[in-house]
Amino acid sequence: MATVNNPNLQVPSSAWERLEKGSYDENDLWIVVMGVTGSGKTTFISRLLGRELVVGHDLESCTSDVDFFDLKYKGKTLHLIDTPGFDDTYRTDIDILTTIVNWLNKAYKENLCLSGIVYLHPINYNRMGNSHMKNMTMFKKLCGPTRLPSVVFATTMWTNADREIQLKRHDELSLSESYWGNIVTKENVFQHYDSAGSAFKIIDHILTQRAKIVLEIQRQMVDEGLRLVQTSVGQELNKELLKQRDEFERRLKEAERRMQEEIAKGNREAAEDSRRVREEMQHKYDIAEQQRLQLDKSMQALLDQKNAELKQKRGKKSKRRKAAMAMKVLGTMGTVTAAIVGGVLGGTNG
Ligand SMILES: Nc1nc2c(ncn2[C@@H]2O[C@H](COP(=O)(O)OP(=O)(O)OP(=O)(O)O)[C@@H](O)[C@H]2O)c(=O)[nH]1
Ligand SMILES: [Mg+2]
Repeated sequence: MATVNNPNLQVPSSAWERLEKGSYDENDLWIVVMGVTGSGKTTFISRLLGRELVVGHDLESCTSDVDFFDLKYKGKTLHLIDTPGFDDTYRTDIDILTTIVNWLNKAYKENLCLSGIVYLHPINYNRMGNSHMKNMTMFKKLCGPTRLPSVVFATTMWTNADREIQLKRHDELSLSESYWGNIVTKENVFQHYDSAGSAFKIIDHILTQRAKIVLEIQRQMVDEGLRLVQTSVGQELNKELLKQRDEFERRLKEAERRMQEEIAKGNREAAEDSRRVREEMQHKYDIAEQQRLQLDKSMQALLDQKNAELKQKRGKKSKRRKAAMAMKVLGTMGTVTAAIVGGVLGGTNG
């Protein structure tokens, strides 16, 4: 979890705490920063805050949970939300997706709508490798097919040396339908130059939109009651995990075949190498399979919880209805009794 360097500054409270405590105002703005690991999400937030946050300087992922940072800007409170990217060093994709989705859904249930999303992409990557494609595809599935003006795509890590090549790449990424072209327009594509000015330009764009975003994942899970595995992003992750699993299985079988060959040839060392590869592939295969099971199970738990809440609500409603019915019956009985008594008394009197 990213923590603030300066001990005098307040360490951000966790995602859940913030919602549980209700420590926000309904006019506050919520802006999520997403992107692949190392794309500069935490650095982007630290430029806005004007103070240093702990960022990653090596190949390992740094931010591992959903973190919050508050900023007073133009008379409003902005909650900047830092998220972990997929393909994290320490956490599985299903863990990351569940963390992000749980928070988004909880916020939506509390009537908190996002004002904007900033998706960062490092321009110095010369090709869209697996990680980048996966992050982008998952993000698109999370948002849904509609173009949202307050969803910003910004490129980071610009260098003077390869500027021409980077400009070409930036255009290709933002125009091509296979990348960002089908979800952004020219107005919400930015080149971010790692400065406060450049970061605030993006925030200003989001503030001008005055948007309240409802993401596809929120609609599908909260409104329609779908399980994660049934949603667009869940299906995408499931597809990705199946692909991974099949690839590990293929490599596992290949290592097994090679091991048998080396044993037959009497090459003990080579056989041992293949055995190690086989074990590694078996381990990776198991992890992919576990994630698929988790995808189904963890979301089943969420659905069960939602159904239990609904049942409780219905239970309360039906209790109220029964009480109202009882009151009505009592009321009618009272009127009938009064009429009979009145009649009897009237008869006696007459
Ligand atoms: N040159 C350059 N370096 C940057 C920029 N943004 C971030 N960095 C550096 O890139 C590294 C990774 O930045 P982070 O902000 O930790 O990236 P992140 O997206 O938060 O990474 P995770 O938390 O691991 O997902 C750090 O060394 C930053 O100083 C940028 O725009 N330009
Ligand atoms: Mg980070």
